[in-house]
Amino acid sequence: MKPSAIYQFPRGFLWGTATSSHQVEGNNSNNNWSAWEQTPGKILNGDRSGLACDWWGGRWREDFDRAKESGQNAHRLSIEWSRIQPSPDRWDEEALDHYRQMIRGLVERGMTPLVTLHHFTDPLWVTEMGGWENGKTPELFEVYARRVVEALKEYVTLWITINEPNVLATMGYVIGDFPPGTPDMSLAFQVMANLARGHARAYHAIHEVKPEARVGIAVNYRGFQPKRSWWPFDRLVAWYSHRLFNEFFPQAFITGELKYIFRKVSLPQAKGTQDFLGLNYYTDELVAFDITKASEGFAARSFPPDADLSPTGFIANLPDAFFTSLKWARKLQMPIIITENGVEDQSDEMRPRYLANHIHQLWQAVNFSYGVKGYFHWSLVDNFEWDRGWSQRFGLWGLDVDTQTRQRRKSVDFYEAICKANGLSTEMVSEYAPEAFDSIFPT
Ligand code: IFM
Repeated sequence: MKPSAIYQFPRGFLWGTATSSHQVEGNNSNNNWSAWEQTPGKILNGDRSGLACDWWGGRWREDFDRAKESGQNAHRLSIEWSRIQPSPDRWDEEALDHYRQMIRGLVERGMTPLVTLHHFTDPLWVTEMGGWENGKTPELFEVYARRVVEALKEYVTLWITINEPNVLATMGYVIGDFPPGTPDMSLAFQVMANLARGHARAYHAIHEVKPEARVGIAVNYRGFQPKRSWWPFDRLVAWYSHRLFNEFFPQAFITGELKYIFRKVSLPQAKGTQDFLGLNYYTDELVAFDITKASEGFAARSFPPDADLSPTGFIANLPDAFFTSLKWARKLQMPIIITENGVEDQSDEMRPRYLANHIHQLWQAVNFSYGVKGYFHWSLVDNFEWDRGWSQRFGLWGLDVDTQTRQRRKSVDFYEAICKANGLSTEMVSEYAPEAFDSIFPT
């Protein structure tokens, strides 16, 4: 007979899902991503965000109901800068009010809002000024942030200034699959520095408006393992990939220094500008030195040959690596919130075991007093997945984009059980992810 046990989480633990404005709202037409979508060849299959999940049309209500009814006590969403400030000298009070209603909607449902001010998109007028390449953008961002926080401070204490600045810089300026699609390492560094400046300015502004606010960034952590551990060049690639991708921003906000590999720039205003770390973790990868990949930092990337891979091959289910990321985060000595974690899996065959494996590792970190305060699954409902369009489905609920109907996946029931019990039990794992049982509850 199987034992009966539960990995219990502390009272008050936040259980939610995460979304972002451009990915769920629909009808965003005034930002750099809507322009990018219209440029041939930029989005897989020529997909467009279109109506997305129609949140701007009001379907946030039914989706928040779904989240609430399925036991979630928190939700992370983002504000679309281009709606709030459609042009340099115009503020849209109606749009602000729309967000006020949405966030009030969460609070009325007894859910804690976590609000992101910048999730990859810039207003077109900011793009026309050079986006984050321009040294003036951090100041513009501060003005926008102040305005939003003034309007929403009654409801929101938890803020993320900038989502995944490391991904924004890498995808836009190293790989080139995100706008502006300009692989150029020195521009990447310039953008990273301006994003750090923007965060620091917004951090101070938020605290001026709401002193008790808790403010952080969400960093996308990816473990880099040398493919051939005996080969010094693979180790070197793994080391600098980690330093630049994972550590650059969190360290800058602790030390007040921007540390490129061979260069240090002082940014004293950024020191101490992180009240918590938002950790977005999906997967780990192997890196091998490859002379032909200069534009990608000389790194050939792959997954371990025997890895449990997601249907589109985007994510390897490596829960131990999630624990490693938590160990790394703990060393930063601040509270941690898992602001994203999930897998693209339209058929929902892998998601339950991915969820079980990752919640198990999360419990371990919580149990070791790593200071983890919450978990936000990416995502509530399928949404527009950037350069990969609608080909990747991260939602607990599926979405038919044309009819806007939602389809309840098995993972909703599983996550609901976790949220409602505030824990992960043997019964849940037996029912939803039996193939993961023995590794989670070894006998
Ligand atoms: O959908 C994205 C999100 O916008 C940022 N983090 C990773 C997710 C999945 O790719």
